[in-house]
Amino acid sequence: MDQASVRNLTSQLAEDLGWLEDHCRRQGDHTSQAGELRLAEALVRNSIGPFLDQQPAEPLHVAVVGGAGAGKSTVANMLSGTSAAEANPQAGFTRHPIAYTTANGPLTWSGHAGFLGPLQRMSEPAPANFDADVYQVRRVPADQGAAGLLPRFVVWDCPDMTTWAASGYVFRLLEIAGLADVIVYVASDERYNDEAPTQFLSLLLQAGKPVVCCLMKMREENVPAILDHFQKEVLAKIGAANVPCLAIPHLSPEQLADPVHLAAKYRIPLLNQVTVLGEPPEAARRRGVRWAANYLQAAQDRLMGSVRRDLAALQEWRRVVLTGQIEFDSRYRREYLASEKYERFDEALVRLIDLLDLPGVGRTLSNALWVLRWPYRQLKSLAVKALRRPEAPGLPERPVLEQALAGWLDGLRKEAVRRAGSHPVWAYVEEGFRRDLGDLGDLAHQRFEEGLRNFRLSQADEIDKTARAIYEELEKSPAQLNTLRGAKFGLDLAGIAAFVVAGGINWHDVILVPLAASMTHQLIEWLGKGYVDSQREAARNRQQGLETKHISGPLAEWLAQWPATGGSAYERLNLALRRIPSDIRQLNEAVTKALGEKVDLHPMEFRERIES
Ligand SMILES: Nc1nc2c(ncn2[C@@H]2O[C@H](COP(=O)(O)OP(=O)(O)O)[C@@H](O)[C@H]2O)c(=O)[nH]1
Ligand SMILES: [Mg+2]
Repeated sequence: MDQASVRNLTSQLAEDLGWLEDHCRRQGDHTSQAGELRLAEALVRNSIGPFLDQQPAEPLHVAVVGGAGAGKSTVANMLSGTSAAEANPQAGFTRHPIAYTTANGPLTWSGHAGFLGPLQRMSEPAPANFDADVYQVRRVPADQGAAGLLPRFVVWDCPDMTTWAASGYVFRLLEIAGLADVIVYVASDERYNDEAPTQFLSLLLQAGKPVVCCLMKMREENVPAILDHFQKEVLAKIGAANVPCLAIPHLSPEQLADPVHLAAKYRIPLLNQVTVLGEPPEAARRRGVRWAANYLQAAQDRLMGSVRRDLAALQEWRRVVLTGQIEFDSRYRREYLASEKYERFDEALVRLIDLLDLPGVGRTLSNALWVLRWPYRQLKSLAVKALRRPEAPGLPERPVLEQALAGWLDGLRKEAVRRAGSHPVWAYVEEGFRRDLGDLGDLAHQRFEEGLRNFRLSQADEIDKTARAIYEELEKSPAQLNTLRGAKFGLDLAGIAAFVVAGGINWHDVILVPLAASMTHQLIEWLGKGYVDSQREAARNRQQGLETKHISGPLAEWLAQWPATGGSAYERLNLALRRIPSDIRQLNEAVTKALGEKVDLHPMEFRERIES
């Protein structure tokens, strides 16, 4: 894959995940899923994307995260060797991410297209509590930052992770978490097992982020007990027992003011832990990218799970549409096809019977038999006339179809009104029926007319053909025809002969001979009628099939799809769902190719290996 396609791929994937995230947040009821989506986007655009685009590994990024008032800004200061981050007793003081880097270091890392997604870089310095989708870069003067992580790392002081509530700044934090090569998770002694920060920690670990935990503000003598408790009650429960953990007990105001010199005892081990995870930088970056890609692959079902309710609602709409289609088809059958006579078939029957009479010399004999059958014909036509019930005239086809359509659409409209409160898809359909322009019902009627035209075209000679086939087949094969004629004639003669033999030749024959000739003819007629009737039923089925193919089928498909077309949110949703799995797969392949070798060590395993 060339560079341009890789860029397209990462930006498309980040955009699709971003769309799902927004969709999720708009629904309001699954913000932790929105958070997961945001982390996935951030991994794509801030970690995998720049790596595939051959950004240098250095500087690495370390993000300081945790609950409100835990001591994040204090830790960020220790890491960068400054006191530039405003430590503040007010919870939620830091509202946007702030990067600390050296005064003269290059800022190329922030220039990558799409870097930090929606977060804009602030050009003017601002206080940490400035609440907007921004980030700022603070340059640490050369005389500060002594022996800190700068310039090999950029240190990010982040907003609080307190709840998943969609108050914008949690998402700003997630944006930085996606970027980070190392995470420092800060928790203070009194609140170290708060639910939301722990979930967040668990998510970061799943995404393969190397984490150092830093417990703050306890009394010196409580350090072992608190560390032990944190490892058992928090880390072990999220399957992270091997995450390194250190304690920074309560510092004096003097130590807080000058941690580089006065809190070195705690600061140095912290720097060491972070440094180990970032050594050497290329390898650290490669591991992070590998794990990010693996995580996307593993988490994709869950990432898309946030829209399961939407998909279920769309499925349910489809089901209701198809139920309506079944009713439409069966109404057409009941109210139109069942009473359709197909008079062409009756004509065909007459021709079929005629065909069976002998031609040429045989015709004379046939005529004689025909004459013999005269009394029978008279009787039969009298009987038929006497027995015939007046038949209800069938309705013409179009009104039947139109009424069935009206019933179908009416059912859908009612269902949409009834369910409008249960899911936005239904409200959307309900609204669709009320539009001034492009009303769903009008559009459906247009589709119907189109279907009806196609149906008529396809049907025109279908019936004719079937009816003609009844006798044409026979006409085309003289051998078969002659056999049948011979058989019929034979039957006639045999019947007459049998009567004659049974009774001898006497006056009775005047009655018996015509009777015999009539009976055989009636037999043939019945056989032929059975055949023609079965053809008639087959024609009915075929016509029903054509109706479904040209009218109700396409209409049902169009209706079922309707909520997900015309630039609606559901159309965008479908597009995202279609693209995400294949984009994640392609991204994984690109990562594997770029890494050139297998890097399958989890950062924590890697850490254990270098420590042993
Ligand atoms: N005395 C003392 N105060 C601390 C210590 N750690 C943090 N604080 C204070 O606790 C408050 C919150 O710390 P801060 O780093 O701003 O937490 P953040 O909200 O997570 O960034 C600030 O007023 C800090 O000065 C400590 O070890 N000792
Ligand atoms: Mg802070």
